[in-house]
Amino acid sequence: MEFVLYDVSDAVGVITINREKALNALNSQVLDELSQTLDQVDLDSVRCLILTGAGQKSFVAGADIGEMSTLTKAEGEAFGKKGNDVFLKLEKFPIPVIAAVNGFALGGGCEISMSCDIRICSDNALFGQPEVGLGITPGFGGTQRLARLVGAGMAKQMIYSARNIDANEAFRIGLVNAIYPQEELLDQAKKLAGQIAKQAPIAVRNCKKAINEGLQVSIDDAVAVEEKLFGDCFETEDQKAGMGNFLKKKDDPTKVKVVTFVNK
Ligand code: DAK
Repeated sequence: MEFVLYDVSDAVGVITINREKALNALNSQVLDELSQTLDQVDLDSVRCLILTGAGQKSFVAGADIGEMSTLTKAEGEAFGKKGNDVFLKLEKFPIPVIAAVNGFALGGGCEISMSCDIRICSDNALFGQPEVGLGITPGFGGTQRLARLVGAGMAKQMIYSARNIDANEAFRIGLVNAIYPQEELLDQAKKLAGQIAKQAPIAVRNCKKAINEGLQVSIDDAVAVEEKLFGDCFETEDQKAGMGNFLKKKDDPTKVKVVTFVNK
C-alpha cells in the first residue's frame, strides 16, 4: 500500500496513515487503503489497534481539500459514503482502537479520531472542525460524534466558530484522555494497548459492543444489551480461566497471578 502502513507486535496492530507531504490528508486512496487494512487485521492474534499519522506534525489534516474542490454533487456523495463507511468500520471494529493523535487533527482528522474508542495526543496536537469556513458542514460524523463526546454546547461552539483547540483544551473538555510529549506518544499508546491486549479479549470486545450499542438506545434497552453480552461471556474459556484463577489465588496466594487468555 502506498499511504497506509500496518505493523503488528505483541498482539497490538499499529496503522499509520503515511501521506506526510500532505499532512496525512484523507484522499480516496487513503480511505480505500484504510478500509483494506482493517479487513486484513487478524482478529485471532491482534487484540488492540493504534491509529496514528506519519511524522511529527500531523495526525490527519482533514479530508483532501484539493480532491474535494472539484467534486460534483454525485462525486461528493460517493466520497462522503467512502469516508463514512471507513469511519463506521473503525467505530464498530470488534477490537478497541486507540487514536494516537500526533499533531493536527482537523476536519476529517478530528472526525476519524472520534471514530476510535480512545484518544490520546501529543503536546503539539490541534483539534478542530474548520468546515464551516470552507462552506461545508462536517461530513464524516463530526456533528454527531463531537456532540456525543464533549456535549452539545461545546461541540456547537467548536463547529460554528471553526476555532481550533490545543491539546490542553482538548483534555479539559474530555476529547482526549491524556497528553504526552511527541516522542513518548507512540510508546504510551502501545503501553495502553498492551494493557488492553492482556485482558480477556472476548470480554473486552463485548464491553466495546455494549458501550457503543447502549449509547444509541434508551437505558432500558441498553441494560438488555449489556445483560446479553454479559451472559455470552459465560460460554467462553476465558471466563472460566479468569474466575478460576481468582479462586485458585484465594486458596493458595502463591499461585501464579497472571492468566493467559486464549480468545475462546
Ligand atoms: N487537504 C489537502 N492537502 C492538505 C491539507 C488538506 N486538508 N492540509 C494540508 N495539506 C497540504 C498542503 O496543501 C501542503 O501541500 P503542498 O503545498 O506542500 O503541496 C502541505 O499539506 C503542507 O501544508 P501547509 O503548507 O499548509 O502547512 P502549514 O504548517 O503552513 O499549515 C495547516 C498546516 C494544517 C494549518 C494547513 O495545512 C491547513 O489549514 N490545512 C487544511 C486544514 C483543514 O481545513 N482541514 C479540514 C478539511 S475539510 C464530506 C465528509 C467529510 C468532509 C467533507 C465532506 N462528505 C460527507 C461529502 C471533510 C472535510 C474536511 O476535512
